[in-house]
Amino acid sequence: MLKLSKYLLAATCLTMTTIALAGTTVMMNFTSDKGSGKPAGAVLITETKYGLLFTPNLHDLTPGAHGFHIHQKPSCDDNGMAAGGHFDPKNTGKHLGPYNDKGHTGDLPILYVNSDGTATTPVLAPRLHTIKDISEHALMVHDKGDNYSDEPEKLGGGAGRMVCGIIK
Ligand SMILES: [Cu+2]
Ligand SMILES: [Zn+2]
Repeated sequence: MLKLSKYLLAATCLTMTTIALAGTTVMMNFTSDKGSGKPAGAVLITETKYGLLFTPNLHDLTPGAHGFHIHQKPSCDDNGMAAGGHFDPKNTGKHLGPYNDKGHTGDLPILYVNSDGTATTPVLAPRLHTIKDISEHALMVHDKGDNYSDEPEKLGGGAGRMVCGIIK
């Protein structure tokens, strides 16, 4: 299934541009206290020359800005808490957002949700380049926004973990 979607993406790109962009689709679900909750759609991740591009196709979210991160562990259990902290292979211990090399590698740009609860606007993570670097981790959408800082609240103030998927 996963291999198939990767193949289809590559084939689609080939027919469109003759350049095969590596990509993967992450299936996203609402978090739950018992395994994963109801489906929320998917996020397509593609490798571009500008960095990794995250293209959401999500629904039923709350409108507005949401914290969007890669978390350490490939699990969404326990209301998303099983995913652990933000992906931080350089052990920086700092939440500084997507444009600062001194913080978590997994800090992505804010995800914007439309007034109808859908999210379709792509966001670019310029410090990330290959899907291999982020595979076997969790992709998380938080209840609240993200100010790309540990002040005044830790981890940008995103609070609860709303929607989650495993990057394969
Ligand atoms: Cu997060
Ligand atoms: Zn962070």
